[in-house]
Amino acid sequence: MHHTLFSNIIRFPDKETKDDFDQWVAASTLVQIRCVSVLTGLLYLVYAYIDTLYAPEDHLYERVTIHLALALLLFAIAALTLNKRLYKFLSYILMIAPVFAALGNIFITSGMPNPSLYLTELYLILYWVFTVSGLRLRQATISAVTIFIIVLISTIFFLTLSPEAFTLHLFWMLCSLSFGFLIAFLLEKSNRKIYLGYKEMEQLAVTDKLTGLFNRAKLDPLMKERFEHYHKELDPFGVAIIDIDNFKSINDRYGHITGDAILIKIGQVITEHLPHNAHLIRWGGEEFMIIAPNSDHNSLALLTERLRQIIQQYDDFGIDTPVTVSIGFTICNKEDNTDRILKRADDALYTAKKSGKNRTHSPEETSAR
Ligand code: GH3
Ligand code: MG
Ligand code: MG
Repeated sequence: MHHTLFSNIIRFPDKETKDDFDQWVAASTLVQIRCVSVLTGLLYLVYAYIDTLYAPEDHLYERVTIHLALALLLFAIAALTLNKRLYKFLSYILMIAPVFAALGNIFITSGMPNPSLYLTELYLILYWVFTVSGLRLRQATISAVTIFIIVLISTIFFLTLSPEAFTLHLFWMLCSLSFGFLIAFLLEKSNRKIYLGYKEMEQLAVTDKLTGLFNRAKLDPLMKERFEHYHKELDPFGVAIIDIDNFKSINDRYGHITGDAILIKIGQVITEHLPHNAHLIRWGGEEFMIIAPNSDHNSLALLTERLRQIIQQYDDFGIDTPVTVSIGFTICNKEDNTDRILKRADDALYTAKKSGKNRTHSPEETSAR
């Protein structure tokens, strides 16, 4: 078994889900990055002030300059978070900024008689990258490992530490790196878990338990999308309501279980014969609704009539009488809203029922004649 820490992390089923997750994380981390950058910038201002109190005269200028520059860089990062579209660019700067901070630290530390005093900042930087910065696990790891290597090399070449101070320095670096990585890893994992759970709930909320089709809760978002598209592109859509004929007597005769099985089958049969861009909703008990984009009266009349015939001819419902449906359908117009178009489709269904069932009807059909 090849279970590394990385393969142990929750995987996404497809690229679309992963991209959606990335966006979801980006949206929630922008505010975090803004707060963290402002706070860190302010703390570097405090550091610059401490420099003015204690730095030796000949190092004062460089120390204050480095810390003020870092504060400015962090404030610039905070400003970048105000534009969502800069997120990618922002995350690269966020990876590089702590590398600069570490280099600045080494530069200052190398000139000081008591270097160990200043090394704490490096451990904080490593920990900051993983747990505070808002960087994703991969980016944080790249940034922190780069810092670790740079610091390791420059410690050997530029800092004069006693063997004990050097060993402890390495030890604290390793601690920050490993703790930091572990926390960032767990955070990424729990983010993925929360996201996938939230997606599942979102899916469940719009899914009908029996048939697996969309339920009524999906109507509003679908209608909104359709009407927006219609108003923008003048590309009309149609709505059809399908109601099983005499379903009550089917239930009475064959039982509820058989009735349920018929509902599931009809859902499958309609789905199979639906254009790829159309949506099917289980509208009520034995009623289904089709929302058909890019339709006119003729195309929807053809589709509904075809569905009606297919269902009538379908012989695998497990009962010895054919199951039939009545369908009311209509095409959207300029004065429409969701209520109006549904009312028209429902009235058309009522007319289809009244004129004998097992047929389709549309108000447009009547007025055209
Ligand atoms: P009509 O041709 O006028 O539509 O008659 P109908 O009997 O189909 O219409 P009615 O609205 O009177 O009855 C609908 C029936 O659908 C009533 C109910 O028992 C049944 N039904 C609703 N939901 C379910 C379900 O989830 N499973 C089963 N088995 N039956 C259901
Ligand atoms: Mg009904
Ligand atoms: Mg019915």
